[in-house]
Amino acid sequence: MTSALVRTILPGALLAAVAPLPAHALPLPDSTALVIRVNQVGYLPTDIKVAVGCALQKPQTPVSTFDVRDASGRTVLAKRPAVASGPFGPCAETYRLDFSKITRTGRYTIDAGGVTSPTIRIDPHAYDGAADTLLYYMREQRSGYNPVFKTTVHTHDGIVVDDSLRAGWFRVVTGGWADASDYLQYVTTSATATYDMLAAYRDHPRAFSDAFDTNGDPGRNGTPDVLDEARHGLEWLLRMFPTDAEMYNQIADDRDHRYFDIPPNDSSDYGWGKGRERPVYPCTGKPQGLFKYKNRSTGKASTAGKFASAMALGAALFRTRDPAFADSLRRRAIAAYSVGVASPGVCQTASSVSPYFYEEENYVDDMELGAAELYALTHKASYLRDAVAYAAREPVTPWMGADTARHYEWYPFHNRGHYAIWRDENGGARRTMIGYYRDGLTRVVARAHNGFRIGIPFIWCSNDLMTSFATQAYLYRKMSGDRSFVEYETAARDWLFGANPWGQSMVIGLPENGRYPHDPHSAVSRELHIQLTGGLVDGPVYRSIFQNLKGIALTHADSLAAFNTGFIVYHDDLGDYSTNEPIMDGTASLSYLLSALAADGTRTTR
Ligand SMILES: [Ca+2]
Ligand SMILES: [Ca+2]
Repeated sequence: MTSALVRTILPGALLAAVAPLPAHALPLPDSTALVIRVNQVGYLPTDIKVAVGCALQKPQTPVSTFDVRDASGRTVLAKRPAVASGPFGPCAETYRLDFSKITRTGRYTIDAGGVTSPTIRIDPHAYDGAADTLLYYMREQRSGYNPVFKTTVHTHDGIVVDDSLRAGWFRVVTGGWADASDYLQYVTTSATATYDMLAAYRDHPRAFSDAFDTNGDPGRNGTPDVLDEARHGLEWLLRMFPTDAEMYNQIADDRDHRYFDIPPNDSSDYGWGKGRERPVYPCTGKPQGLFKYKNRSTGKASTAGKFASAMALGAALFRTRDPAFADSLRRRAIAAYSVGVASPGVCQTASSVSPYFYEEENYVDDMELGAAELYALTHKASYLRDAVAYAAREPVTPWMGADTARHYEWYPFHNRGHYAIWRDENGGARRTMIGYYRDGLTRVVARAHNGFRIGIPFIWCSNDLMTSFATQAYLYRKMSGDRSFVEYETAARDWLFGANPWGQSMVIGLPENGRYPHDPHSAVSRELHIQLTGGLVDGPVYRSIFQNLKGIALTHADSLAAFNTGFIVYHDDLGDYSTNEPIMDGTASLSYLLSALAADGTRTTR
């Protein structure tokens, strides 16, 4: 990478949109100190509001009370009980500091055990614009025309592999998003990301604004940016399912990992020359992998269902904006669903030279969502019957309540189909769907008797699970009116924005003046010295996972070392691809929750 290239591809307008990298070194705390962790984005006035105190060593004198002061220094809550809640991770003791009583918009600080918290924001508009912030990262991940690089990347996609009929054929499948900091592309995650952004817009349209055009370049185009981004995904999905006989699942494979380049310079060589064509894997219904490692694919339905749901919802939302586009989506959604019915089973992602792939084991969730969205689109009763029947086959996504799972074994991380059925059904199935979510939430909450109220397993991409739990709890509350899980819902959300042992927001640049990842695992941020605003990183993992991954090593002293002494670890270090790599699907998934919170805040001010 040369500075000349940086200058030519990053015009001032885009540089203005991203802040320079601040120094990531932070002073280490006194090992006996108490730290107070808060949600740095803020709290809605009606929220349950809890800050968490974390003492790295058991204090000689227990912390028993806390005070809250407003921005003028006036004490507004005095001598409230600090509830000792046991050890968690690096914290020898945790304290729950509940300041829900404060409902007035403003900025506050908490004093406890001789320390003061970061500034706490209470504001009905705390989440305004937050979902749009995530879209900066989605635009940065675009394949095809990329607005950050101002050029088209991965233009030679691709050549079909692993298909006895079509191997060696060239198919135009350029587009979509790079999955993470490598440049592999999967329908599994991209169709889910597309669906999530569409659903976020459908349910909370006013949470999104219009400041970028179809290409993702600055400038309004009359379309909310979330729909511009979803359309970029839908157009790619149409290319990946061009005929009823060709359902493609993946572009590139882990040979990508030999180089740590920015996308315009991707040097990967799949046998057709450096930076040339990349392989395109179809769903075949059989185990796949060109070299040492094979996946365990059994069918096509997990991918087919995802095509169907994203395209069906896309057809509904683009019906008036672009009838011809919507009509294509509708026809392809129906065809995709038929492929899934004819070929039950999972279409996993393929690896070649390393053992890591998305080991998805469920497909009924995907077919349920596909059927539910096709029912919403067509009102054909058989789709609703199918959806309800698929739902009964997996009422609870199996990671919920478990201590571990394989990588993306139960994907998507929550079953969006239950909510889709509830939305469009008028009879007894509504109550059944509410019960399904309640069962899953109950299982996670049973594991959450700790100071942070966290019950998810800390497997790879734990932030995906945290987002999923909070989203399901939100949906359950909306569907049932029951607030039983609201404390846990809020705790999961607050964890993502700083109420965690590291005191770190897990979304880059959110909030703008907060503590968030500054050294993510990304060639783009390293080479171009830009901030990947909006990217949700993977999040903490069990220490045992971090220690057993291949080729992982920190690149500098751990600024969070004092908090990496427990059973889970998180490193703000480019070298840690297990906890600090931004992830496209997790980022898109969070757009639903953040748009919901913005809408909730707006409602309370009416
Ligand atoms: Ca726009
Ligand atoms: Ca699935």
